[in-house]
Amino acid sequence: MNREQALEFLQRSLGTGPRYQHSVRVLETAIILAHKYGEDVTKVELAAIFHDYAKLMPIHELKKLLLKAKEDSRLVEYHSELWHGPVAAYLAHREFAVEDKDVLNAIRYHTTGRANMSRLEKIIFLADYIEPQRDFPGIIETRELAEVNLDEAVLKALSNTIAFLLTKRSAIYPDTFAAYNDLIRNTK
Ligand code: DGI
Ligand code: FE
Ligand code: FE
Ligand code: FE
Repeated sequence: MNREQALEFLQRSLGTGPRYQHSVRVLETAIILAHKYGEDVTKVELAAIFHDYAKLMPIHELKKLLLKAKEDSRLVEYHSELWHGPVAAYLAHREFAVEDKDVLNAIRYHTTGRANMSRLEKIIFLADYIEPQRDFPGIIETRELAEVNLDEAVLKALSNTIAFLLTKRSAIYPDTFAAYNDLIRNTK
């Protein structure tokens, strides 16, 4: 599947509205990061295009697919916002025959992160966070770090997200802490 075909499939799921436009910006941002940090551009493109493939599915549909995918059973106890990545990875594999494990993991973990993220996983996670239309507290510093140090930028995005979830009294999924702890220990 080439980039144009993948975008075509994405449009069938998301239409051409704001969520599709976000995905195109993530794609463009991720390609820039791929060149900067020496990642395979074809893999980056595929993961970026499909990362939010399931974002607009109704919650009952996401839940059904999550169970079908035999996903981590803890996920259903957390916010439904965390389901669209795992479901997108499942559909990318099952419906679109994406077989590359690294690509599927980048889609799978793009919201939460996890310990021992690959370079590809970090690039998708970060591109999703810093694409040009994002406006979070601390985004400028995260974008500056993305220019110079992939791990530091991912760490900053994770810290910002954890701080944001704390202010909302939200539950925080363990993989997000695992990603944070892993990078805190290994970036010095
Ligand atoms: O799908 P997008 O909107 O492009 O972005 P995303 O997939 O990164 O979703 C991020 C949202 O998920 C963000 O508003 C915070 C929320 N969220 C809820 N619980 C958690 C969480 N994010 C992380 N990292 N960990 C959580 O436990
Ligand atoms: Fe997402
Ligand atoms: Fe297979
Ligand atoms: Fe996204």
